[in-house]
Amino acid sequence: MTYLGALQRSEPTLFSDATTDPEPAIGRRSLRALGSIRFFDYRPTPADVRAEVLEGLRRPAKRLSPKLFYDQRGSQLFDAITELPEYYPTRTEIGILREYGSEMADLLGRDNVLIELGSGSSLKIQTLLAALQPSVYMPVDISKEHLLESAHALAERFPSLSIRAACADYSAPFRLPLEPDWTDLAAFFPGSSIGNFDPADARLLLGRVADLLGTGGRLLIGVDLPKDPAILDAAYDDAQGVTAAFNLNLLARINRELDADFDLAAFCHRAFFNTELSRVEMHLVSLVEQQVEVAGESFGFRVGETIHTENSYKYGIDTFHRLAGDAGFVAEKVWTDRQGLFSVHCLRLVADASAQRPRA
Ligand code: AVI
Repeated sequence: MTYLGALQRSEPTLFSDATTDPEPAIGRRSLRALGSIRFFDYRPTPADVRAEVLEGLRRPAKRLSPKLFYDQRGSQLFDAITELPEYYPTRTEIGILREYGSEMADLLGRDNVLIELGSGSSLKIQTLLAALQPSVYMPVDISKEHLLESAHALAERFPSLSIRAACADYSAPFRLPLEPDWTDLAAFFPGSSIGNFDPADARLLLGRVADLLGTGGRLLIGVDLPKDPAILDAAYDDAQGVTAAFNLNLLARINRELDADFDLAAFCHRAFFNTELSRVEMHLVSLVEQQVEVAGESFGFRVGETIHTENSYKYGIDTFHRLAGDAGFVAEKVWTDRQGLFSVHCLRLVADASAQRPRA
């Protein structure tokens, strides 16, 4: 099936290779009691992790994909990052959602199927649920445990909410458990996660979201703005070392899942704002000359050599509108905080621009 085909919501076979567990146990409780959660596991597979890691480490400039951060521990560390005094994006975005939530709901529409990409702990959507009142809420996340825990917590807080949770990797072509007669879809993509994609990949992802929504569909998306580099450097290299632990956890995950022998004490975290490319870069720096075994392959590191683990692009409003425009979206409204740290955009997909959209 092509990815376009996979995204079409009229295909009843959509569910065929998803695992729907009617009673996944979380702790001692069962989801069935809540009656409003269905879970679909599209299994972002470990085989992909192995191939991706080896491919990234074989490169002359070593790199690892930021999506590898989000195992269970990494997801917990990311949640801790969002509460750090230096990490302004989460609280700033929530402030914007609180202040303008009803305006956003007026534009996005109520009583629709609301898909959240990268839902994580589903914290932000809680700010909007009362205003949006979706008929179905569909969180999509790569971390199964995190997704289940969050869906459960949300169902307890909003017992009448119908939840369809999908464990999937939205950074690649993905499928969702949509019913053929669901025509009124909206998407929510908060947290400036779009910034973790290089611009070309960001265009592709927005194109996939556009295919999913169809003409007239709306996307509410959070985008971090360029700002004083000192604020950015601190946000990605906090005093308590939580971001460093988050970055290094990637090596712990590879040790565990790919039978590797990274010595975490032989690497350190580095983050800085690259002004020219308008992005924060995160790296793991080798402190010594060393050889590391990963899945039976040996990789050499020089002193100071880095593994590039993440980019976090910061887009000015016009630059982002041009990027979204390439995927067929037009800007309906943008909200920012008073300090101009962060933006939330409501975008609408205009007449089918799929023919012009970039394809992978
Ligand atoms: C998930 N993403 C938007 C975060 C960011 O700000 O780019 C990930 C992160 N990396 C370090 N701190 C937070």
